[in-house]
Amino acid sequence: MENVQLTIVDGIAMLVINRPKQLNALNKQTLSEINEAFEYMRDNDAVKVVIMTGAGEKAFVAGADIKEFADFSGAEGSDLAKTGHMTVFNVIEEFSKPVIAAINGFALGGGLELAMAAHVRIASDNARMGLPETSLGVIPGYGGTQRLPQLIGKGRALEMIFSAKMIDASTALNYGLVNAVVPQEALQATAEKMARDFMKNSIVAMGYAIEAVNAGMLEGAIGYDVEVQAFGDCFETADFKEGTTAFLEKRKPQFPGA
Ligand code: DAK
Repeated sequence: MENVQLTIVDGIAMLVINRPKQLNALNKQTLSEINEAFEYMRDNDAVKVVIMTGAGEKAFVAGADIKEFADFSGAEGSDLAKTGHMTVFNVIEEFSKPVIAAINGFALGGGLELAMAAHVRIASDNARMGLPETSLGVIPGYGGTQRLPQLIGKGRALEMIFSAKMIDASTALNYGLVNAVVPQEALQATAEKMARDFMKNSIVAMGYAIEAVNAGMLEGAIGYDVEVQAFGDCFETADFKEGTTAFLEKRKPQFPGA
């Protein structure tokens, strides 16, 4: 695997998203490698707990790779969102062993959605989180419209989505988006300690707990379908074309509002 590193030591699998020059943005290949890593870990008894993090000190994941989806049609957008849900984000959420996201910097758009698919989140004090999709003329398409309100409540979630602004780590802690905030140099050790604490308990029971907690959120399933359709529809808008083009041309967007 090129864009993902996986090491397994003493029951802890460390999965590192490794495209630091692009701030670990999720392109198709990276998503496919994340899927491959989880498929491998599922059947590997040496893996008890998974920690996901980003390479470098700047970013966990700065979103989906904007260069890749800027030209998509509505149908391509919906298809890819659905594939992403099924092969990565739902796979992580439904993974039968605990998954901890160690958020070591920017977690934006698809990057925050990846962290939210994990079961638990810890952030470094320099981390910044947000769903900037509406600034690109699109909506969160990898589960963000469902998981963010589940974690922090509808009002705060919609404020984050409408404003497209980032929040800092202490606000994320206050909102309940992350379970703990630690200095960046302590992040890995804190995540590993949490993993070791989890490993003291029954992995099988944790698997059932994950299943039960997820079942309680099932009414969101209809919301996901709506999200997939609406996300695809965004790709047909002039605002989306302008939002992505402006980012690639490094200028402020002038949204036509259509
Ligand atoms: N995609 C592609 N490249 C990215 C990127 C991204 N999301 N984020 C950063 N980069 C690249 C930059 O273009 C830059 O590349 P070069 O110009 O050096 O070649 C490099 O990473 C370093 O970034 P900056 O120079 O911008 O670094 P700064 O410290 O100045 O700024 C930043 C850091 C995180 C504030 C900034 O990079 C930024 O605003 N990044 C974009 C954040 C963002 O809007 N992310 C996307 C959110 S929307 C889909 C499903 C879901 C989605 C999409 C499609 N399908 C099913 C099709 C989800 C969409 C999103 O995630």
